[in-house]
Amino acid sequence: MIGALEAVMLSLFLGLQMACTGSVASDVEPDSEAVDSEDSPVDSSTDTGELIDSDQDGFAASQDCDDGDPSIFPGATEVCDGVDQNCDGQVDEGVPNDGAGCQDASPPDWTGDVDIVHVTLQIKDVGYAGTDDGQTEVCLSEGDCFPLKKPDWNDLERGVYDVYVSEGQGLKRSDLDRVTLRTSDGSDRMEPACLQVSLDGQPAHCRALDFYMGSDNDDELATWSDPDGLTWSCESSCWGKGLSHGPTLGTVDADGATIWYRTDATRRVEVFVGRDDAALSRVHVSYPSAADDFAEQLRIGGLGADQSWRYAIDVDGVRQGIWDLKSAPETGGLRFAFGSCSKYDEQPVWDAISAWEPDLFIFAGDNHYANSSDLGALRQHYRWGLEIENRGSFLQETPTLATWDDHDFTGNNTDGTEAGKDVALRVFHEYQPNGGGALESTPGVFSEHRYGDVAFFLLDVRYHRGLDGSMLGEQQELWLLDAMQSSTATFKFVVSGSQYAQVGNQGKEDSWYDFSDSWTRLRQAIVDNKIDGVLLLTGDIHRSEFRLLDPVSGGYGLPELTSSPLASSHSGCRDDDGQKDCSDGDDYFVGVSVETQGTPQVTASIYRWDGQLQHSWEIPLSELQVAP
Ligand SMILES: [Ca+2]
Ligand SMILES: [Ca+2]
Ligand SMILES: [Ca+2]
Ligand SMILES: [Ca+2]
Repeated sequence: MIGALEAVMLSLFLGLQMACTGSVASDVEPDSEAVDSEDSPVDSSTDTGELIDSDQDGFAASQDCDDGDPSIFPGATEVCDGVDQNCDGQVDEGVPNDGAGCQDASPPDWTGDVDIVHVTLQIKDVGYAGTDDGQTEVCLSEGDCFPLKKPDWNDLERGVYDVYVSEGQGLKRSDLDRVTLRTSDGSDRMEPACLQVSLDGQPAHCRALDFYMGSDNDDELATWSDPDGLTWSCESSCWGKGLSHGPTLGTVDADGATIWYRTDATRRVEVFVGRDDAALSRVHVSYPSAADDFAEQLRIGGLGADQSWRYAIDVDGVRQGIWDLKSAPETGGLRFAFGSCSKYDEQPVWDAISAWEPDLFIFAGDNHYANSSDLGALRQHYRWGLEIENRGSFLQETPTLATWDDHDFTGNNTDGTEAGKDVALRVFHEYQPNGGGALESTPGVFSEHRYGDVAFFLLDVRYHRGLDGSMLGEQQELWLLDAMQSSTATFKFVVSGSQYAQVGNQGKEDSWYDFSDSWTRLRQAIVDNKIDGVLLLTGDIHRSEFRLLDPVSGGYGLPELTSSPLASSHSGCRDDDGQKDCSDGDDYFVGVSVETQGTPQVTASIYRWDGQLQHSWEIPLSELQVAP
């Protein structure tokens, strides 16, 4: 990239060069003598041969990519506006930008029928709750009632926010005239703290509540109606702020970073980026939509390689916070951590991961345990994960990548035959800022990412599993083999939720072992295409272990690094030949230091939840090379 001053000098130099060689472009030097505002703007030059500079920015029409705008000329300062200021043919390069010109956005039109109803109910962390077997509902008219009860989701628990979504409603606005909370059979008991309603995202109602819900005792209400009715406005928020979740950082590259956030309703969101808190520029404005559950992800480009920035988010003009972000370097290694199986409400392992200060964290599957293809349940489980305080704060400033395994796909040991897999895919893309899938034509959560001289290939081992007898499906497998072959990265980490090793003792393994043809093709492709530096990252098995997997003839032993669980139940280590190290009976993460300069090497370490080192394995690149 050339800076503004260099660009001016370059254009001066070129102009002088052309003058010396008798070019018709005689003079681009900023020189008021050469410019005559009385010259006809339609002519390219005056009668005396002087060039026209209509906007008087010192650059003649033949050099100026817009001779009608004095802020646009070769070497001008680029700003994010969707316009090429410096006449280099690139738009908004080198300045933080959202890829869409940092344009302001118009608020949505809320006049038609209401299709999507969001109801948020916050339960106090005291007294009654957790009896979610009854018929609690919110009514917005005589006949339009929405049940606060969902399958596959333990709702109305103490101290939580539940968000219920009803899509495709087609409600007439004029019919909606009340907000009534009621339990019809008296078997749900709770102490609600706040009730919020949005209609197609429009903040339509919010109210702090202070009573017991139920019907058996004198101090309980079976029905509560807001005395003000449906107010069609909500200045406050049950979440205490407009940003209900996040921000989190997703994939980063050598010029950009992905920011994810969720608001409590459709509100005006402004994202700012700058070198320091006193110099933030607005780079994005949007109104998150009800159809996406108010979740948005945004790639900010123009950050340069390996650069530290600050970013801030305002919702309805109110600053929600300021955080750090850093773009990836062009070259070199990194420290990354990864893990799988995060089920429990308490996840102390995040304190140790945060203290280890990885450049990147990878969710290797079973990132939640919705075990469901219900839209509301899947979203609720992603939100719960972000509401865990130490997990949520870590994700605000550490980039993440993610793939899934069965529990955060649709359920235990599920595969590509699951009817609800597209609901799971929809919610994954809403909540995981991976930047989208790798192939437009083939759905799934697989994607390739580059950080310096290191590549990550995230596999989707659920969406296509078993449909054609393979683990990945034909298109994903072709993509993977091609992407690995064409990668110039020193080390290539292939991330799979399921293990490659034989994990069970009998019958169905729920691993690559069930798809031996797929596993053989992957290893054979590494040999045939001489793909060096491949390591396998996996999760799933509720213990952490390092293995060296047998190659096919001519190949090298493939390290399999398995990190599990972050916060879940435990399984015992097995005693078999391929296993190198194993830790069981506790929560763990694996930290990986990658050195690509000098003697390239990977150092993988299993850490317990409290940061105590369990095992380390040093793997030089020289051990990951196909024989010539
Ligand atoms: Ca000009
Ligand atoms: Ca100009
Ligand atoms: Ca430009
Ligand atoms: Ca621009």
